[in-house]
This record gives sequence, structure tokens and C-alpha cells, in this order.
Amino acid sequence: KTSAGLTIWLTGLSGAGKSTLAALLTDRLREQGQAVEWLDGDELRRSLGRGLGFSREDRFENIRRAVYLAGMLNRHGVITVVSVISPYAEMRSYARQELPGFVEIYVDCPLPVCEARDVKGLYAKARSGELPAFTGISDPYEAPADPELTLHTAERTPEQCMEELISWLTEHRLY
Ligand code: GGZ
Repeated sequence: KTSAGLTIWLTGLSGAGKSTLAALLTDRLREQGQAVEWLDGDELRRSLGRGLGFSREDRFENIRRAVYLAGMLNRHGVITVVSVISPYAEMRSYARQELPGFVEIYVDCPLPVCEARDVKGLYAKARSGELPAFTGISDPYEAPADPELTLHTAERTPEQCMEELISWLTEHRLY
């Protein structure tokens, strides 16, 4: 898998803990001397994805850009951590098909827990209708049917989830 590169794809609801986990994972890999980049949905949308909204088409376009970048980084030996909701199974199978070193990690957290956390107040806005097409509330999230690994962020700390992921990657000799 080393020559194929490695893209660690974190999928899950808003507030499930993808970005927190991605930050911890990126730090750990860097500490180990690995070349690693982190592509976060929110950040991607502020940079390369300006103007993209949350229709099915725009979400696909956002993912297409992330996959393109990840592929380029992978070809240069850079481990890429991608944290994007990526709500449709079809977009994740596209990523899998395009990226030889793709691993799908389901950052699983029950919707009520994400909603109770509501770190950015987005769920409240989604419930009131101020934010339309919000994943989990008024827009679909197709949970992965067969991810390489599922992490339960409601039951463990972010650090524990990161350690679990690192152990899994190591066991499978993915980097
Ligand atoms: C879902 C939304 C929406 C809607 C704004 N639906 O948790 P956050 O706040 O900080 O990150 C989420 C981000 C979603 O971007 P992604 O690029 O990950 O999505 S996708 O993979 O579907 O393209 C969320 C915020 O943007 N956000 N409006 N309607 N999330």
C-alpha cells in the first residue's frame, strides 16, 4: 500500500468529531516524522470551494476537489487525512475508486449526541429552518455499509479514538 500512498478518509455527521480526530491524527503522524497533509471540509470550502453550497451537486464537486488534491499528494508520498461529511455512498465509492490508498473511517456518533453538542449552533439553525439541507436533519447521511474501521466518538475520548486508528493503521501496515 505504501507505493499507492495513503488517504485516511473520515466520514460522519457534522459535530461527530472528524476535525478533532483529524487534528490529533495529523499531529501524531508528524511527530512520527511522516509527511502528512490534512484536508478539512470547512477549510476546503473557504479556499478552493468558494461558492459551493450544499446541494447534492455542490457536495459532489467539493468531494471531487478533495479527491483530486489527495491523489496528487499521495503520488508524492504525502499521507492525506480528509475530514468531510461526504454523506453519499456514491461519493465515497468514487474516492475509493480514484485513490489506490483509500481507507474509509466512519466517525460514528448518534445524531442526538451531535445535536446536543452543537458546537457551532448549526443544528439549532437547521431545526429552525434557517439552514436548509442540513445533513442529518433535512438532508441525507448514508452511513457507510462497509468501512475499513468505525470509531465511536460518543463512547470514547478523541485521544482514544486517535490511538485506536493509529493502532489499526499500524496493524494493517498502511504506513
Ligand atoms: C452540512 C453544513 C451545512 C449543511 C454548513 N449541511 O461541522 P462543520 O459545519 O464545521 O462542518 C460542516 C461543513 C460541511 O462541509 P463538508 O465539506 O464536510 O460537507 S460535504 O462533504 O457534504 O461536502 C458544517 C458546515 O459545513 N455546514 N451548512 N447544510 N454541513
